Amino acid sequence: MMRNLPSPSHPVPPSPAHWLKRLQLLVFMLLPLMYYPQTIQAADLNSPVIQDCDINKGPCSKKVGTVQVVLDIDPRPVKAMKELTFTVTLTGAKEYESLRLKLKMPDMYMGNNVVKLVRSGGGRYTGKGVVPKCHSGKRLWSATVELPGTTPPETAFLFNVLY
Ligand SMILES: [Cu+2]
Repeated sequence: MMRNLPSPSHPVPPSPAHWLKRLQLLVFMLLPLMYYPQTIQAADLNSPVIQDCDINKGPCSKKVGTVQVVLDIDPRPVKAMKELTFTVTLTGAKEYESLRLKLKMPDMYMGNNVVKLVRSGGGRYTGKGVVPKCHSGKRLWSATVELPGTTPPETAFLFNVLY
């Protein structure tokens, strides 16, 4: 290191080896910072591709803050291109006139598929809708229930449909 000290009369530029060592040290220090967000991002990207709701086995349940949201789809097994009855039951929520349920694919725009769920008493909301057929053959869909005024203001159920 001493040989790289510049003298006032003849300033010696740092050697390439010196800068390489500096660079190596910098990369080594930044490595954990570079890998950490990528790990999180990868986890976020992977999570939506797995169903979290086996709708063919029975109703699915989610907690949104203090609100319990239960989704049921009839008839079973749940098939695309077939009229389905969607029932959402809320516990611990305020009364809504109606609710909006959006049918989406997690990684693909499949049009605007909104099912209007009308209040039928006892925290129950019901409506009819159709899951479109996906040309890619992918079967994973999400039913996102909008809950205005709650935090977060919606919750998504991920389930597989039959074609
Ligand atoms: Cu699709």
